[in-house]
Amino acid sequence: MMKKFLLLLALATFIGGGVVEAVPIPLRGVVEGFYGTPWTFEDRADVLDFCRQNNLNSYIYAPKDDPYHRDKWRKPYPADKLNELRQLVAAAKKNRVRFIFAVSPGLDLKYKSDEDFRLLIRKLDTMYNIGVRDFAIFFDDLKDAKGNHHESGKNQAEFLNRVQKNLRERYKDVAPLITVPTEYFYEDMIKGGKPKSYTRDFAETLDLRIVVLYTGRGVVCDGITDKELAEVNKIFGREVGVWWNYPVNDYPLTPDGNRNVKLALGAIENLPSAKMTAIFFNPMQQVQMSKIALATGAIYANNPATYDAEQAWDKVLREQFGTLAPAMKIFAEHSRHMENSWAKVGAPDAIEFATLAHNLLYDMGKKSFVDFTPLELKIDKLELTADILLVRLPKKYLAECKPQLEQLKRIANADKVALESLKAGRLDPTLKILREEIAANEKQAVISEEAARKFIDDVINFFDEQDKKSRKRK
Ligand code: 14T
Repeated sequence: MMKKFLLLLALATFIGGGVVEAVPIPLRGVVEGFYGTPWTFEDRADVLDFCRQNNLNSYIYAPKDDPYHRDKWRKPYPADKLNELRQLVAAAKKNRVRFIFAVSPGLDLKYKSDEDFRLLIRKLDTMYNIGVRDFAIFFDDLKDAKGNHHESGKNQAEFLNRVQKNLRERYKDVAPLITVPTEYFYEDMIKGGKPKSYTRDFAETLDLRIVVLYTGRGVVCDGITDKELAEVNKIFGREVGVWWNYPVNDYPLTPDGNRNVKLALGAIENLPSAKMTAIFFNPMQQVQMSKIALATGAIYANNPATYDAEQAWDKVLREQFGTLAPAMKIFAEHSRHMENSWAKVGAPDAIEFATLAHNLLYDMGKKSFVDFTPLELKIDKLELTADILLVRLPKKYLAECKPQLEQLKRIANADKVALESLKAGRLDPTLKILREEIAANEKQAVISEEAARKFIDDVINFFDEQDKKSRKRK
């Protein structure tokens, strides 16, 4: 009773003497839309519970590597898979979460073929028969290496209209279709300040009731402003929804293209505060670790106008980790920024650590007295954090983050040696050995590239520079 009251109180915001009701985004939830090993049945059932607990009302089933969703979309689900889906649809219903079933037929769909249309409808009908009432058809990531995709916006939109019409005629209880176009981020829609022909034709042709999702300026970008959203709404002549690519971590962070092994443990941030029709967060394969960002996303989606990322992040960590929250916060702080040549999202990792380390090295060259204590305390705490979490985190969490915690411990350890070297005015040769060990483990785990991990390189470079200078003087 009390809890309910407090929840209502939290949802209502006091502005200028009047109580202003929270305005939740009507469609809000999770899109299982990542590449790589799809979630298991248990993961999904768990997420459907999580959605109810966090007042998220939708889950989109769109795992890129479910063959029956994309590669072999024409093939019907085998009995065992269909049975699992049936159970999930029932679980969603019980949780009052919309189970949105998506197909991604774009790799080889013949848009004008009656046979392909029939096969697609057959797939949706099967899902209708097990209780699904919400459907999506996605056309993202169809471009070949040259960046050409071969279907016109008009043909795609006509196909979607035909599907929507067919469903509406036969079923009275099916929700409006949801789609993602092939040009699904702003920078890909525009050329010379105007929508490209694909986007223009798609937008012009598409039934106004069909919901369009887009990802922001880029595929993975650091925010969407009210103004940017308004601009895209104008292009599509409707209220566009957002497919938000955080905490998803299925794309490589390093130029070598190695599998990404960094966890995105930060808060959702920098999303519009103006009225919006839909938002779906694309998570990580690591389902428990995804819940940090997803729960902050739920707070955002339930009241965008009052959302405070830092505050939400704190609250969520406390709720999910209890006594381990302070340790989890430090771990998460070092693992929230995701960046490569085309992607950038999440607050910078461990800003305080990075600033202390940067200032310390700056002072080393200039001042006669340098205070090592603040950074020393940070490093000690970091090592303690890794130790505590490695011992105390429940198994289901450790199964998703043990390599990262072990790497964090190695880094904290090396940071200590680096700091001692600075104090002594002489590079401890073990630091290079520790760095090699860390580098060797970067195939398993990446963390704090611009903060704790960087300090090791910076200190080694500092002594290398000093060496060079002193050799020059001789
Ligand atoms: F549908 C879209 F909105 C979308 O984001 N599609 C994919 C998505 O499945 C994936 O999880 C996400 C993050 O990697 O980005 C899209 O996939 C890409 C896009 C790229 F430009 C994967 C790699 C890329 F280089």
